[in-house]
Amino acid sequence: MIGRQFLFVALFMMSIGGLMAMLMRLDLAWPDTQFSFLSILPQSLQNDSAITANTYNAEFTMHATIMIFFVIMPILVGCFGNFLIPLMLGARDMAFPKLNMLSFWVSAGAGVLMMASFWVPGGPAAAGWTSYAPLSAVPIYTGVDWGQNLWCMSLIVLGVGSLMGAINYITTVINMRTKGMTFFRMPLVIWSLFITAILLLLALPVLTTALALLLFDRMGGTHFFLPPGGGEPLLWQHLFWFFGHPEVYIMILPGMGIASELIATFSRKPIFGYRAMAYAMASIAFLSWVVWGHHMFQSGMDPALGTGFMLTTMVIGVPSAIKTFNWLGTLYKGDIHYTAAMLNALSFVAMFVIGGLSGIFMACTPVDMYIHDTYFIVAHIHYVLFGGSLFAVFGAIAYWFPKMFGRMMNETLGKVHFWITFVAFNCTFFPMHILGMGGHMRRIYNPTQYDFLKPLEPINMFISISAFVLGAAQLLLLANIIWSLVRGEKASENPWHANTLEWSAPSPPRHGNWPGPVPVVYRGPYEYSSPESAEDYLPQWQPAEPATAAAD
Ligand SMILES: [Cu+2]
Repeated sequence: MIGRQFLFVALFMMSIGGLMAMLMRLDLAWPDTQFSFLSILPQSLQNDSAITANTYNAEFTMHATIMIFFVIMPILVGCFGNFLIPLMLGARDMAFPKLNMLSFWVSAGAGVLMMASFWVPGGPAAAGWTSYAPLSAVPIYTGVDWGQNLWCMSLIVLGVGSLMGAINYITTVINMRTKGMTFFRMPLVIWSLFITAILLLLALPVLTTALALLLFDRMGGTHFFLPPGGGEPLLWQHLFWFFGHPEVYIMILPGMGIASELIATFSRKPIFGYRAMAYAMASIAFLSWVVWGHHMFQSGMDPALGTGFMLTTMVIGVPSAIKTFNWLGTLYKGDIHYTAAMLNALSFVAMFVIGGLSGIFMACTPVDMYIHDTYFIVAHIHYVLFGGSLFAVFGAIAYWFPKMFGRMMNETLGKVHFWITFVAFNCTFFPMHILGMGGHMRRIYNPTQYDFLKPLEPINMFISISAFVLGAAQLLLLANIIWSLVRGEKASENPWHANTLEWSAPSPPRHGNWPGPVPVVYRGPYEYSSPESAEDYLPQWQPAEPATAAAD
């Protein structure tokens, strides 16, 4: 199963990306200390066992690149997209199974290229995950030569892999739905993956093109982004963020879909405002194309244009609020089951709200001028991508693990993992808002160089210790996955008493998904606590007749 392959590769990459984060926090809490154990790292990541400015630049660049492109996207889209789309739509496989396999191997190749950059002379890319030109375009500016080239090549290759995936998802959703599965009977997670695939299809080619131009500047002597040759550095920012903002929604929309499934199942209630939820995701996706300038308020743009971008950005708050209130409406008076999966889904909603609210601060041009390029931004992005996307991933793993591997995960260990992660996450990222308000720049390897930042050093130390706890807690997740794979209790077909089609297939599903004929769909996906059913759920594949006959 391609979904499982994506999951394991992404979990491996998560440990590498996490290691980068731990190294950064080590440096920020104790900037002047030398740690002899760092000598086990590749040469590119150490310099006489102390973290230097160059090494630090490489660390935050690779941390963000790996987490975004090789962890969150492969898990949410690669793993759960591949696993859930055919199962939840009643298809035996994706529309193009071979293209699907190719997409995985091409993406894995991109990962190999990215990892290889740790061992080339000059070390890996160090111009930030946004790789702003001209910093990224001229090797001597960062001291990185092949590292940055490989970074560009890897992401170009990954772009091709994702494109193949996106085409496959879109085609499967349009063409492969089983009898009775109309668009408005699709589970919301499928809606979210469908919309995400459309965003991927349209956004990634922009990045791929920009990367090719950057590579030409670096290796071919062109000057697309270089002012001395008549180039324009701002062109990079426009291209990058025209891709970059939809990219943010590529990483959060599937999380919203996952949260919707989990919250409905574990509240035993229909999703409040199902159609509004689907339309809200579509409008978030549409609006994501007209807000990219909010990353560039400081680039000297016309204030009128800035105000335009400020307004379009604020409008995104409307569909996001619709979704939030609908989740709350679903929970209201529900029979809530606090499973490990549900705890993670609830935390997704709460953390997404905090990240969303700090986003509104940044959307305001005057406020953004103050907090631009500070730790406030770092706090915001981690509330959205860790508090949002990753908690959704943890919830999704807990919820679909039984279907994927045929065994239940350990609930106690899952809850312990959740609570430690939840507390350590907030201790790590909430104080970053305070650092940012205090003027602490992001991407600085030794804050003690500035007198005005010295009083903030205790906060940095607190954050680092919390971050180590947060990192260590992820070992519990890994342990739970490995333990459950071997020793977990055997899962029945429908352990959560859920309504969607994947729960009518064997756990784990064999090739072709259903041993008999594909199920036919009779109703929407969220008919929990239905008066038509003696039990508190009414699966999509159950015909109405027998139940009503029994009631008569
Ligand atoms: Cu944005």
